[in-house]
Amino acid sequence: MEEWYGEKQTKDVMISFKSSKIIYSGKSKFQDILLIENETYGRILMLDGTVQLTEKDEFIYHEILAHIPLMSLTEPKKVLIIGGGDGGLAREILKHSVSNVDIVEIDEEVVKISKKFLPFVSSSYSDRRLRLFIEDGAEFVKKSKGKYDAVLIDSTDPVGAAAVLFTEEFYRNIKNLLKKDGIIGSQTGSPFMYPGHLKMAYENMRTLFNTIKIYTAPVPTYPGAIWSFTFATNGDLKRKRTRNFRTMFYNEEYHDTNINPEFIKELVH
Ligand code: AG3
Repeated sequence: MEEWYGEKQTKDVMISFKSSKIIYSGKSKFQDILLIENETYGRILMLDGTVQLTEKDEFIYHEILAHIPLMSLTEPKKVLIIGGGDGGLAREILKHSVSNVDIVEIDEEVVKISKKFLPFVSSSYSDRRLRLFIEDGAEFVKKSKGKYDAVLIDSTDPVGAAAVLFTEEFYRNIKNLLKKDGIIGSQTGSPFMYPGHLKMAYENMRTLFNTIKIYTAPVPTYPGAIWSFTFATNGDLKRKRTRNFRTMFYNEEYHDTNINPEFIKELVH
């Protein structure tokens, strides 16, 4: 029998993948976790029925979220990730000569399952510079005394539990953890399907930081295909360096050009 699994992106739009194998299916304290194998996209991780990553296209999302902020800093040393338990964002950050990457992931099951079944992202866990905290990110940033060059938010969509990760209060707590020219960056959803998510994040960050920029990148398996990332700082977001590592999506021209489509400009004007 053919088995199809997918994400209901809106009430009447769905993306589905035929599974050649169900690798894991279960329920953690926080969410449903499903891992399938698909011939076209490779391994696919879904949480509560939403696509988090696929083996084939995860590099696009992870590279933009990591390299736009880190290449905007001369010498980033300490980076905090909120969410990102699969390890993919950490993998990209560790390509820089950072001294410390802290991951704060609420759901230990996501980490365990990624370590076991998604080595292409979770290989980063074997790096000595990485520390993992199993904690609620919104609580962590209230009490942490760390000083970071960048704090990057690799969250699920802002519905339910993750909604706090798009609030002004959360961004304010992060601002307190940033060094003077430190950068905050977040995935801010599909500008096409869920423009409200991007608008909410942008407006809440804008009140706290002098410089704010939206980048977009195509992620074929995410709703609306175009995905947004918002970065803010009291320093600047100009590229300071040239890569000495390999990427498959990010490059210097992409960083420097930063063209936003007109409908996004209108959304956040
Ligand atoms: N973080 C989730 C991006 C949001 C996807 N949303 C959706 N499919 N509705 C990605 C986790 C990868 N580290």
